[in-house]
Amino acid sequence: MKWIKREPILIPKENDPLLNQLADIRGIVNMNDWLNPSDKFWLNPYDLENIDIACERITKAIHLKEKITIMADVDADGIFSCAIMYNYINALIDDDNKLSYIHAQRSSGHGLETVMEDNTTDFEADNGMIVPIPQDTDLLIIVDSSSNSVEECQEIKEKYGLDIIIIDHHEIDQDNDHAIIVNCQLGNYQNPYLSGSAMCLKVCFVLDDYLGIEEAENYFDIASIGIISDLMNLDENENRYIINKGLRQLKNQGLLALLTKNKVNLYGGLSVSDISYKVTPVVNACTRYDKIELALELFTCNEEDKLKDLAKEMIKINDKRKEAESEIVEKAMRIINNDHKVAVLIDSEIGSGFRGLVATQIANKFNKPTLVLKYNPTTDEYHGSARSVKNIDLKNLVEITGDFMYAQGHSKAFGVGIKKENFEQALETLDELLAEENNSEFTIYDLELIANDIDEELIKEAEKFNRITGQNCPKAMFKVTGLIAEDRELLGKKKKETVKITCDGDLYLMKFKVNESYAEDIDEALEDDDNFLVELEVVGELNLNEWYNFGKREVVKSNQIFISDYKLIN
Ligand SMILES: [Mn+2]
Repeated sequence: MKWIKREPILIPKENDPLLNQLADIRGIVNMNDWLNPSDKFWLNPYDLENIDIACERITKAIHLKEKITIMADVDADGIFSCAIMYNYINALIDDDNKLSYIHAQRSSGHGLETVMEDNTTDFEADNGMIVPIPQDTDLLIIVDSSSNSVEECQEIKEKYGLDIIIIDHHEIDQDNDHAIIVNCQLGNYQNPYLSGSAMCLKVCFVLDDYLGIEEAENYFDIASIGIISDLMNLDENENRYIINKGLRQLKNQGLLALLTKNKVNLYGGLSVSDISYKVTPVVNACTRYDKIELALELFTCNEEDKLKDLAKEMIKINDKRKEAESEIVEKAMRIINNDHKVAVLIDSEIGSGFRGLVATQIANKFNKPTLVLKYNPTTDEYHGSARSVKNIDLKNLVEITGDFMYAQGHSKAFGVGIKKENFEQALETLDELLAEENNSEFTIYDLELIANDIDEELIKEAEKFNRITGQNCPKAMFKVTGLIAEDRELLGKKKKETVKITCDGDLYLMKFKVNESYAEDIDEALEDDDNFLVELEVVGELNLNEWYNFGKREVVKSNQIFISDYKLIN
């Protein structure tokens, strides 16, 4: 693996504190603003087109006691968006019959079309999977989807005689005259990277003005976990402001129940990683199993006992998801076609909610781009998920072949469809295209450190920087030299999937989710009597491991590096 030093925006001064050096390298003008963004980054919600018209309509509905229905989208951000609007309005009305939310399930797809009666299959109807629009709805608020569902809006508006408001953040390709659309892609709003949930927060702030109350403040937490779950840009100041505020003031009882049940330490302050490891996957697991109603209930319910049960059930579903995923991957490794530069798995039994997950795992195992497809004998077509590795823009290459019917999504994670008769040709073209790609593996680091300089204080500085990192704003990475290895061991109860290398000065190198043979050469070097010292260099992320030892009644801390790669120096 190639180690590449990040091209610094400004050359850092060697003796500056770590955070100042990182600021120079990343081009962060004011590190304090970056770490603790203030409300100066909160953009005026009235700059969002139509937000006043939408809020006027919602206010009218509340005052006239009209029936309001909120439609959730079938992913995490869609659930959070729905929870914000539902909880906000629910606190204002006393008649339970005047407010409800509806949803489809992930296997039915996204958008308004999924809840329309004609599109509901017998299976969905029989199992109560789709909650359709109540007949007496006066106002339908659709969140996190449907900006482009023009015909469906028209049809529903006419059929039910209702008004439609869409609060969304997806790109718009056509005018929709049948709904009031509040979308950060419209007009001149300066932050096009808001999530659906953050759009709902914006709407609540304007509603506060119309209603003369101050309740929107309470929904920063749910807005921020939507930004994180939907992988919106975290280098956007307004997003950082919402996340910082949201993660510091947890209000939603369902979120608290889920974090507690999932053993997240709430006292140290939450980071983006806490959400993306402990909340997002649990919510996504529910949607993958077509159990979106559990997540919707968790985030809109206030009964403590019920919340505990819901959180428990959701975590169980996520455990089931993990198990199913590793079973599918295990089976996949046996039947996969590995003859090409793209690994191909055709397995029609893998559900649509799993193909992307499985493709990611296979891609990582083989370290090559991967397609996981389902065969449809009626149309003689393959459809499924594509995942890339390294720096390969697989979507672009797939489009260049001209053989695929579509490639939709991100450059390294997207959906594809192709006629069976074109598939072999497409694989051969991809072989040629990938042969030209410079696809060597690499890892990027920001700064070089010497092992002796790493102490608790320095790690805490790095952790401050890492608290709000993710999309477009990676964690601080370091090349560390002068490490002296003392021991190598395998951790993990059943599967020995974690390698821990103890170094001189109580520094621990950790590598997760690898097989038992990872870094075996370090073991050999340690056992070789001719070696006086086993010296290492690594690239990785600094981590302070803190836990409470109940037996000894004390907090135990250890200095760790989560390594992406290592080199033995002889
Ligand atoms: Mn979204």
